[in-house]
Amino acid sequence: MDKLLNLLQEKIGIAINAFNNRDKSRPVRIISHLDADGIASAGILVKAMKRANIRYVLTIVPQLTQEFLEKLSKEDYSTYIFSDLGSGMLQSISNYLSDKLVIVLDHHEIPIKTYGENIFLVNPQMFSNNYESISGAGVTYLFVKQLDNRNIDLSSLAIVGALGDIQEVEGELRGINKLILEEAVNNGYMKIEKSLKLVGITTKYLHKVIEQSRDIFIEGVTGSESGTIQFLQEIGINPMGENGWRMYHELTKEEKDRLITALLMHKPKDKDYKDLLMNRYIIPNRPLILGDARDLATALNACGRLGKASIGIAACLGVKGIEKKLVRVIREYRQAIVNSLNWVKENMNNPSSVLLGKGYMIINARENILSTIIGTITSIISREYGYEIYIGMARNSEGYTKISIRQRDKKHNLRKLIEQPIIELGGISGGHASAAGGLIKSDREEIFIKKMREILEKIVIEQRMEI
Ligand SMILES: [Mn+2]
Repeated sequence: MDKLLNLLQEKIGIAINAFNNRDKSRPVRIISHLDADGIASAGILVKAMKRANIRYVLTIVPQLTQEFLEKLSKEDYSTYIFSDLGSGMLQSISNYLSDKLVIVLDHHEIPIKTYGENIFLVNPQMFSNNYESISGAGVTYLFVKQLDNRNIDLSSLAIVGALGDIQEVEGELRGINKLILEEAVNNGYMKIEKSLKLVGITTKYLHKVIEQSRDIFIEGVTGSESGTIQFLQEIGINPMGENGWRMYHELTKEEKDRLITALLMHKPKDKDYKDLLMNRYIIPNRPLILGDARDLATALNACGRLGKASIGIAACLGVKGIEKKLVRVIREYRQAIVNSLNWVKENMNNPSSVLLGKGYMIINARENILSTIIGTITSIISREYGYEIYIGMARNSEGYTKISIRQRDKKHNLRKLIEQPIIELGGISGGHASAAGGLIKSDREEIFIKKMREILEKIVIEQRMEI
């Protein structure tokens, strides 16, 4: 048995005891995070509440703020569940929701040790700082399973959350994630398939993927369309189907196996078998996009960031006919990313939007980039240009500016770097050493940039002195 799992189950037992003794005259108030893990967590809770005939009211938020907690405190509910968030705001939750029953199902860092006795925290960080062992959806799943063993069918959503939070290590899930995966597989709620890990495998025709792949090299095949078609035919795979060119996912299991074997025979010596294959986590009896846990995680993320979390929740529950809407959201999300990147490029010579300093870039997008995707944009930009530190800023509709910070190399502790200036401006900050962020009032953008520049300029000088 897993020790961390035992410790979590103990905490869950106490939380469930309190939950079962709650004021049942009012609905349960659920608040979850807007990323894939948060939406998967919400999906798990929604399904479990429906199953238990418990009324609930759900809100998905980008982060917890003082204002939002104050609003919650004025609502007429008595039981609150926070999933995939809450640990960072325990102090404020203690202050605002002191007369409520509060359950926090989370895996983020816990900055304080003492908090209100009305708060039941379930978080692996109470016992271990191993990030890859379990996701927010995983913690939420353990909770609902202990509430009612029929909820074991929600194990697949715990895996969706883990994939959304990129918890695979060298292509495998570990720790409690692995135990949940085994539980899902053993009970028929998930299947693991080996899949080719080639660029474009889910979006391009099979023969094009093989022809253009840089991970394999086959004489006469790589770079040649006719050579690739011949190669596929020789191993007994028709690249054409009834509806035209086929995609990898349209192959039968036998065809996939044959293709993988043939490609592995031709793999370059410096490539590992792991470089060519990855695990696909399949949720059986679902249409394609809802049935591949990795794709579903990507789709949930897009839903959350575009303010369409309800489509994501429906997708988690496998609601019939939701695929089309989901595909549309993914397309819209991709377009938003492209438009945002273009905006940054177009404003490279406009210092009031893109400030280029010595070794750093500050993107002040204001309303031109969604605050929910500025983190993703800053990450992409940080891989494209040669600067050391990147800061992205974008406004939300409530008068706040979301700040994201990224770096080229793992040189600095970014969370510590932005903590001080953000707190000085009355904002909130979080994240970790390699990627961090925060939230400030939009009217403080200019002061923040000034403070940040002072800090960044100093870092550059210090580095020069090191040399
Ligand atoms: Mn999470």
